[in-house]
Amino acid sequence: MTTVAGPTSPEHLAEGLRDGDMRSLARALTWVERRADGFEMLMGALLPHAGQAQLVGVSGPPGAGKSTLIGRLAEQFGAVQRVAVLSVDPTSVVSGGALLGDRIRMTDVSLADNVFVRSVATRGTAGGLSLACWDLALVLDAAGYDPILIETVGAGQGETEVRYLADTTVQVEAPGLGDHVQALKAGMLEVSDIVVVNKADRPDSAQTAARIRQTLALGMETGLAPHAFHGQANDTERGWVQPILLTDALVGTGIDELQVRIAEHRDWLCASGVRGDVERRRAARLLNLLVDQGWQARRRAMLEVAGWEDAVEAVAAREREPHAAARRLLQRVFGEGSGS
Ligand SMILES: Nc1nc2c(ncn2[C@@H]2O[C@H](COP(=O)(O)OP(=O)(O)O)[C@@H](O)[C@H]2O)c(=O)[nH]1
Ligand SMILES: [Mg+2]
Repeated sequence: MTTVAGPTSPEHLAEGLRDGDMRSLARALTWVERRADGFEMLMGALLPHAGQAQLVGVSGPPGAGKSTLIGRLAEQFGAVQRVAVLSVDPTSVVSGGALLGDRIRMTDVSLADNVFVRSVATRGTAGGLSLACWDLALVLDAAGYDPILIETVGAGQGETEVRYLADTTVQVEAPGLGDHVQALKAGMLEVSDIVVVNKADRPDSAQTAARIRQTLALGMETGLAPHAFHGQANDTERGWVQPILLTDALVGTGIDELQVRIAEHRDWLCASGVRGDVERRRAARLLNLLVDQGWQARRRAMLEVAGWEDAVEAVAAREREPHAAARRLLQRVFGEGSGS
């Protein structure tokens, strides 16, 4: 564990954060991201102030225009409220995509005050989404940022993970990437609350949107109900019809509507009662991730004590049958009668 220097108490910091003090915010974010000593106390002090923000996950293949789109959205939201952006995009440097901060034209001073951008290190990831992301989102939430836009990349686990963290998920596709096929396969579209076909300036964008619409409609017909992510009943039955929007993030076309839909989704979550499901799902996921982390560490230590090295040697030398060897290890860890 590392420590964060200085005498500031968690309560003190929480107060500064609530007052909009940027130094307190920076400090709290660093403290939490590093999991430095006392960070749990800080999180505890922030907890009563969190829970207001709408967490919006923005996913999609590299190059679809997520960062550009989020820049636009942040400008738009930032004109009237404080908005934060968490960028979990390790490829933005590699792919030549501009860093998110550069996308937001912070020329307007009041806008710069209202928009907070932070990238999240992807090391120490659980399921592709940095665990720190969950904690940082809570800090920003407690600091009064709303919405919090979270950019994740690729069709990997990070995208699946952000769906547990977010209240609202936006899947961004673009014509000509070919990647939407992957997204369809992975079921990404089906579990998104809002689908965006960006690069509407491209001639084939309407076709891409039509294909997506078709696929989602087909899923409905065949009973592979889209959008069964939030709970028992699927969201369509509960009144959320997944919009498919066309945007041009370069010039800003369609951003108004996207903003409206994001707000509508929040209203729907509250009115339909689905919000409670989202909270429980999020809590269960986070607890699972955290318990798993501790579990993995202990598991290793317990297996060492139970004779892991010997077992590996014996199995490698074909002196011991592997299934029996595994069962013996489990019996030593958990006691006789287990490990069947
Ligand atoms: N033609 C066009 N290009 C776009 C649009 N939105 C973004 N781009 C470009 O697409 C590239 C990738 O954008 P970026 O936002 O970095 O994508 P990300 O990888 O999904 O975050 C950049 O060169 C952008 O300028 C759009 O609506 N139309
Ligand atoms: Mg990006």
